[in-house]
Amino acid sequence: MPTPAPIHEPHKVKTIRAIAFPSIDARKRNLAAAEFNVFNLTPAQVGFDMVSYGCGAMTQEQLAGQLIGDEAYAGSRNFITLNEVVTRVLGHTYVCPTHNSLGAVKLLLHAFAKHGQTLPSNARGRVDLHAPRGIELVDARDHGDAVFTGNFDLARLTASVQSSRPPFIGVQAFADGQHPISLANLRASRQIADQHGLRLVLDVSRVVENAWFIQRHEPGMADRSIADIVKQFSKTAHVILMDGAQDARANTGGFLATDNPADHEHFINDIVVYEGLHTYGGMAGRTMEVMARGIEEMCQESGVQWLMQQTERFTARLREAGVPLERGCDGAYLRADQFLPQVKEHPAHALACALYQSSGVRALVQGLVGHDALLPLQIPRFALSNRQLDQIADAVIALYRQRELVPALDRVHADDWHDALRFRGVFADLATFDFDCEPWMIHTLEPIALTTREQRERAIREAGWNTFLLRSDEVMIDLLTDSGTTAMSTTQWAAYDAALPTPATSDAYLDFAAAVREAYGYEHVLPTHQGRAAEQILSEVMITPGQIVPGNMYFTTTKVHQEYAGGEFVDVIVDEAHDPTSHFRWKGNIDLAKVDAIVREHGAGKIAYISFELSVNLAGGQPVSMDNLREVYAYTRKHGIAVMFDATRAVENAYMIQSFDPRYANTHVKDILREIMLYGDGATVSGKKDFLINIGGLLTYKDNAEWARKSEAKLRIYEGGVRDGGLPAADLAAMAQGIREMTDDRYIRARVEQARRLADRLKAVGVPVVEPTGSHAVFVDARRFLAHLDQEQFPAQRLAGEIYLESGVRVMERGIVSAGRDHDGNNYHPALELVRLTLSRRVYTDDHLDEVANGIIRVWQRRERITGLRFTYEPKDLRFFQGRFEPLPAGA
Ligand code: P61
Repeated sequence: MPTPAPIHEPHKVKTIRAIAFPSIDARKRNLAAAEFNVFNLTPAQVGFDMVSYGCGAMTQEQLAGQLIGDEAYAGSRNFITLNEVVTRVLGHTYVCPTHNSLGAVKLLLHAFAKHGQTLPSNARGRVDLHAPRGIELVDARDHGDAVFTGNFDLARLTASVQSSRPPFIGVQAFADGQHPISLANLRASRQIADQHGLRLVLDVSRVVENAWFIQRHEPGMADRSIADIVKQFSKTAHVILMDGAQDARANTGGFLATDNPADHEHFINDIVVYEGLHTYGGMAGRTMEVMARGIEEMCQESGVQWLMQQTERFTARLREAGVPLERGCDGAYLRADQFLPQVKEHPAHALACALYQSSGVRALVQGLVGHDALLPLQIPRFALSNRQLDQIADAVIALYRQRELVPALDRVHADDWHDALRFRGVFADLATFDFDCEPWMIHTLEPIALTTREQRERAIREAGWNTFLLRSDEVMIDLLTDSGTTAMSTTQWAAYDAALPTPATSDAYLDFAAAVREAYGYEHVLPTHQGRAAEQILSEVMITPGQIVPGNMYFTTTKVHQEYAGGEFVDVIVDEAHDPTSHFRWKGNIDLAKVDAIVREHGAGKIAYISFELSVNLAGGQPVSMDNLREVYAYTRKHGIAVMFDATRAVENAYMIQSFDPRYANTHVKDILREIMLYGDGATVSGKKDFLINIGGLLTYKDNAEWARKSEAKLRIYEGGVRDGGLPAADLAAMAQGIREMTDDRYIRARVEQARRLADRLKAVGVPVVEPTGSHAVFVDARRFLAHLDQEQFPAQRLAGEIYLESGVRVMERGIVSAGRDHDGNNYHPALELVRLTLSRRVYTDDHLDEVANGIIRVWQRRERITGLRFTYEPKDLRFFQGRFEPLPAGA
């Protein structure tokens, strides 16, 4: 049986690159400036760039390899690595590196071919390279096979070989990106080559996709691994060549390889003339390293299955809508002539322009003019989510439905090559397609663990049924927290790497301070290493022992610091927040009557400040309304009480206001955030959330220099310098950039709506979740999920463990264990007994979350058989972090 199609990516997102999404006006301007040839558009002018060559996402290991290039002129160790990997994965001993596949073709032809010869091949694309050299390609493909359309017609191949004595037989794996060849046919071709004393030269740039077709469709191959097929396949040839920018997902690079030392000698003698030296071949050391790592990884079964699932899904969606296309190994190749029958000249260019105009998607016409009926829409390997791909397909379908409006282009410059054509055009009145998906492409990815149930049983036992104590390599999908788990952008990384270090005032600090002032409108900016450090300082500066700190629901670290500073936390959140079934929209609101009761009883002077959390975490990520913010601020102004925000998820709160307060529907999140912050006097922020970074925090005051001065004094003692808070300049720089990215309307929408879709899937089958769905997480109500358990049996803690056991998904208890014990040693009994499925920013796709939902639904179906837990070890403070448990026996 072939491996079933995977449900989600076998990796998560490590770093992203932002997509620009130019407006329709900008797109028209860009097209005109590009003379209606989309080749002239830059990626920054494009929404989705549907080209696969050199545009795939690397793994974090490949990215790391970039810095392991030893960049030696001779004898580079990266070359030795490359040689070893090629031999191991592709089975050839002698490797001759080249700067890309053109370099390989150059050496090959120089070594073996002469002007005027003909060359039988199963590919046509290479005509573009051979024709200018006076070598004629003969198409020897068997046009009869429905699946293996890249197969040779063996009789024709034999005849061609006998009549024209070619220099070698050329084969491409997945010829022209469209035609796979079977292993049997490849072997038969090898026999023909051997019989005639010829070399079989195989281009393995797309070997993985071809191997998948063999695994799926060639008789007797279903049980063979991709790695096994790839090796067999490539060993069948005398000489292989590869372009590193295809399956190996490097941005360039290539090589020739063979088992024949004499051939190898030819190549390395020529290489010094054309490419470089035989141990670097015109590549940077880093390129060899990245390519080698890519070759090592490319046969990984789950990755290949994911890749091909995407291609099939994308193609099927277009096909179902009637869009004329041909199969591509890396996408769908649109039949531009049938798509736009009214356009007689250069239909692929007209289609590319119309697609860009209507949606910002770019598809590229390449090569020699003449074969331009096809417009390839290639999927950059691993760089897009299925959600994005579905919408890209929908953009094409939307265009197809208005295809008769698409005008022909008027060519003003003719040329042999597509990239040099220039046109004049008119803009048809095309309806535009708007994307509602992740506004980024995946830049690098991190493989995720695939575990068995037995492994998970051992892991959860060893972790004492505490998901905090699991190792991340035991976790498949990690929804423990959204804290510090963000995928940073390439722009953030660029700032990180460029930051100049210093223990004094860094440029990065100044940039960070400017970003904070711009985002919040607050004057005094104190970096801290994370949120709780800011909370400690704020609490010590603002609380006189004996004072009360009213707040909208406790947060663990916040409350601990208020208490350590001698304060008493009093919960003043609206009652609805404690009712997981209430659909009240603004469950983060403060109940002013509760505040007023405290003021009346104790006097305003007894209140240290109002601790006002935005998008209240433990209530379920519930927002505060703008009206409530205003009312609370007006009240506190009157009584001389300060308002201190926990602005950790303020941006998410701002998005909720945009979504649910009709007065703000057309206001940018950035502007809503500025208004929110007007209604307070200072804020602590755990930067590990909104700021899109992995570490960092902030203490900021609107205008009170005295608080700032006192806080700085503490910063020096607890954290680091006043301008770094213990953070390196690099982290400050990444944080500054993150602050600029966090208010992007598309980003924050994609983030928050992802939580809603997950909750909807669970709700659809009756799994009880906190209503309404919050901004950063979905909270499952363990009290109703495990209704047969007493709260003292820690239902949420048990449920968290069961979800891990079932699916390898890690979630967090937020209930009685987190609430801790009171002064008398009794457990607090919080109204909310929840597990939190927290969504990291820019890390998981909807497909990952579908698997999360599937796992929880499976637990739901067997919920009656689940027992509670008891402590085997209980620490005094914040016991949920280190506490250990064991399951109660059935019937307990
Ligand atoms: C979280 F189980 N949150 O949600 P720091 N304020 C708010 C937070 O959400 C927050 C902090 C302050 C975490 C991490 C975490 O008991 C726990 O940067 C609203 O983590 O110091 C952190 O910011 C503290 C999880 C923290 C916990 C404490 O997953």
